[in-house]
Amino acid sequence: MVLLIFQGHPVAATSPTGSEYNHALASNGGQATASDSSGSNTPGNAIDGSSTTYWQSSSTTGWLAVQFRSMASVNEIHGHFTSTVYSSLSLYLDTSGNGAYETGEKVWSTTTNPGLDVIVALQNVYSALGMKITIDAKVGSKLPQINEFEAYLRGDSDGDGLTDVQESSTVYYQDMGAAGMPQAIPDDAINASSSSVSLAQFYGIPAPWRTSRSITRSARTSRRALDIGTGPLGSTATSGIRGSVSSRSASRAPPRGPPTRGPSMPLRPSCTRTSRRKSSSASTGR
Ligand SMILES: [Ca+2]
Ligand SMILES: [Ca+2]
Ligand SMILES: [Ca+2]
Repeated sequence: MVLLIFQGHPVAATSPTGSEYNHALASNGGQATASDSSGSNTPGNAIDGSSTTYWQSSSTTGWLAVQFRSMASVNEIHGHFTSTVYSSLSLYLDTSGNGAYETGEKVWSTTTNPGLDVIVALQNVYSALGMKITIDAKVGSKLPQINEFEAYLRGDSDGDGLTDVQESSTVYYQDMGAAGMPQAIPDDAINASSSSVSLAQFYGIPAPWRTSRSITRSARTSRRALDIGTGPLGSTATSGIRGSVSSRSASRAPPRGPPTRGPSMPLRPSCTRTSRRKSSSASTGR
């Protein structure tokens, strides 16, 4: 009896501690390119976060690269191969940010890689715009396959370049002081130092008002009281003045008294008339 046991290899995407931010993920802005690809196994399959999809080269060697959304701080790179272990590998980081991987940007290389999950833990933190892995030696006629290619900064769960420990131990201060106070009020060069108020010119009482009013007995009484300087200056006296003006302005001439005058003409004080009467009576009595 022969018992065959098939053991699956760990192909699932992993992170250093399980919660780090993967700068290479397409959902985080990563863009993948490769030396070439086979059919539908395009470079994008290596950054979609799924272990069931993969990029496959169309030749026995090749390279796979991922450009990040922006310059990122990274110190750990993961390359997950599907079924064939490639011993000779190299890793580049685009530290210059020019989109190319120069010889001097090689940060890691090996000829003794033992497994499918290639975990490159760098000693230093690199600021890079992208990463590239090259399969430097073929394995028979196999075509390299990588299901996920990942970039992390260990301990940085939000991908801002600061580890969680650094963030929890860092205190930020915001200077809220307003400098340069007090500020001068802007001058518009227009000065307003005075103002004026005026009344409309008085041209007399309107004619319809004059013709529609007639003098009343009470008005006459009030008029007389005001003329001699003994009447009250209340509403009755005021109406008496108006009545008197109306009677003087009417077309019907009064039986006696001075000639008709306009409303703007001052009333002749009746005290003069009173004194005239007195002088007349005096002459009569004389
Ligand atoms: Ca995948
Ligand atoms: Ca570069
Ligand atoms: Ca962080």
